[in-house]
Amino acid sequence: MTQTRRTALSRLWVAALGAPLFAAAPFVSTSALAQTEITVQHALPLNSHYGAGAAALKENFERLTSGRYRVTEQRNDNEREMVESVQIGTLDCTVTSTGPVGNFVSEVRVLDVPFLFRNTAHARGVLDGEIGQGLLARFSSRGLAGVAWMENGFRHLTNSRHEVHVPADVQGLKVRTMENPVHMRAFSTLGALPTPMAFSELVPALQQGTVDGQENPIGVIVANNLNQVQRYLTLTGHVYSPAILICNPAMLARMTPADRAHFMTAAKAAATANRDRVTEDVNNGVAELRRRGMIVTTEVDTAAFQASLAPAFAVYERELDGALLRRIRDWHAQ
Ligand code: EAX
Repeated sequence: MTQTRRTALSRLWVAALGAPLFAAAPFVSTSALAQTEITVQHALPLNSHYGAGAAALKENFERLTSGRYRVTEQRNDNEREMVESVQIGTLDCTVTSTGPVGNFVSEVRVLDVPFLFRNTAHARGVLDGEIGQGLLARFSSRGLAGVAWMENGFRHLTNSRHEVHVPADVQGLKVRTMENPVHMRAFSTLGALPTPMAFSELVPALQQGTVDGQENPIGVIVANNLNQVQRYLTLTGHVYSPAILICNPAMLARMTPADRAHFMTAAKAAATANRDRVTEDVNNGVAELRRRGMIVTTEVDTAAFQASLAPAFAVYERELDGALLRRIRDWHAQ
């Protein structure tokens, strides 16, 4: 039982036993009687696509449990550390990109393969269907609960050096990547110098010139004002970046079946709010980044990038689940 609950119950006893003496005792609202706090951390500002998801989780879960639960949203820009904290139980939940997740649940790495998803509808359909739900089921044997797929979005390249139109323009660029071997292989195959680091280190590295560029969805670039440290944006859309709500299994097990069902309902609402915000950011973010002074390249030779990545694709087929990659590529809405 949390401290909050003990304190509330002791106050109630005092108020009940000594009512005449404590006539002015503050009324203990029923919602404080047995309120349990759940903390959700993510790497972006509250006003972001992850923040939209966390706010929806909070609003829905607190309403559905009539205040028996309180959800607290916090920012922590080291995604690998958040997943580790959820795994050891020092953090209840995180909303994270799949960037570091493949280091915990290796099957998830297939989702990080460049140019795997045709578009957002393809990605959302795969993740919400049998393939995505099957991947979520893999988390439990690693001491994690994969609760719901959310969305970071298609990733695009920014840099401080020059415009990028074709693969040759990427050669020699020091590009920050997530701590994700699939992404690192892609950028080294293109002739860039991939430099993996946590999101927390990104802006200082760009400011100090430790790296020339980075890649992230429009919503992340806008929410973190990366236009202040990056001049050029190229809409490469080189990889779709899923996000995911991961929770500590013991935290979920402590819930009653009814409250666990409420949590799943709230998680679905969170995914919808998160995806709606990604769609809004994609529609408005490029114009906003131009307004902030970024030079945006929209004409990208995607076929040339895909051809240049052929050696990496051959490795992915060999080292990852090639059959699953083909199932994902061949997936179409029924
Ligand atoms: O999840 O580390 C990254 O580039 C991620 O895209 C960012 O933290 C949002």
